Amino acid sequence: MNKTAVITGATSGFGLAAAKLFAQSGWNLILTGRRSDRLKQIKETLSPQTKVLTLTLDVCDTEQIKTAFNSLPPDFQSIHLLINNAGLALGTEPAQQSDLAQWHTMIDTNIKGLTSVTHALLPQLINTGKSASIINIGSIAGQWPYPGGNVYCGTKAFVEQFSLALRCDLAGTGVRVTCLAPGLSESEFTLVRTGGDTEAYNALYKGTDAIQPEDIAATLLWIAQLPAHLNINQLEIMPVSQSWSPFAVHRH
Ligand code: NDP
Ligand code: 8X3
Repeated sequence: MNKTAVITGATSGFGLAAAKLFAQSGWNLILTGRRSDRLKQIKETLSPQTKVLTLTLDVCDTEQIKTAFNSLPPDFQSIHLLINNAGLALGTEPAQQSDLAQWHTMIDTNIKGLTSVTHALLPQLINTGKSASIINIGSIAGQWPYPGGNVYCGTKAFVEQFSLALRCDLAGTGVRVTCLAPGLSESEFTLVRTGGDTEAYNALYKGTDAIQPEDIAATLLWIAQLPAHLNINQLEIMPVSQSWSPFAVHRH
């Protein structure tokens, strides 16, 4: 019998690439996102390959999440994998010039949304037990601060530590937990962050050979299909073109 994966944020970028690869690899899929037109199109494309359930969900809406995951159709109730991918960054300004509403949206999406979906699906994942997995999409921003990263960096640090602490609580259940932390990756992420600034998008990725969503999809599939006795705790992945800078030192 095919295993079922839940992928949040499957309408673009990593989530969409993962949906395509997992469908090819024989996984049934529960795909979520806010853009129902995209979900409809993705379901039409992938349904010939596998069973697909799409749920138009805003991860910030806790009640909507509880209702949707507590009333899954019988074919989709046995869940092997949750990929907590839905997330975003908004703004690149220093903290003192940032918009508080954007900060709250990042916290609501990347922290509250991720924890709400996890909480809703833990019973099904524990019921599956051995070989079930939760893969949380963190970021290098959770480990490495940078100017203008402020709340986005903070939300991804939460994802990393929450993932490790969740592993402690799930000890003995067989459910695995991974925090996958990508670096510079080409997706709609930068368009969302900059409010649709294509010049900023082109400038950021130009000449970088950035990570592609398909690279992350392949990594997710590898993690999910590892033998059931193995757990990848954290995995940081960067393009070869990306490395570290010296510390900034302000002189008066
Ligand atoms: P995209 O913008 O391409 O995809 C983001 C996905 O998240 C979309 O499917 C979007 O769907 C969904 N999403 C955003 N907000 C919500 C919400 N409130 N409710 C439901 N779904 C939501 O970006 P990426 O694929 O690059 O990003 C995926 C994850 O990877 C994010 O968590 C991001 O922080 C992380 N990441 C990205 C990196 C990068 O450089 N691109 C590097 C490291 C981590 P919809 O709009 O339809 O709701
Ligand atoms: C996205 C990577 O470095 O733009 O999480 O924050 S970065």
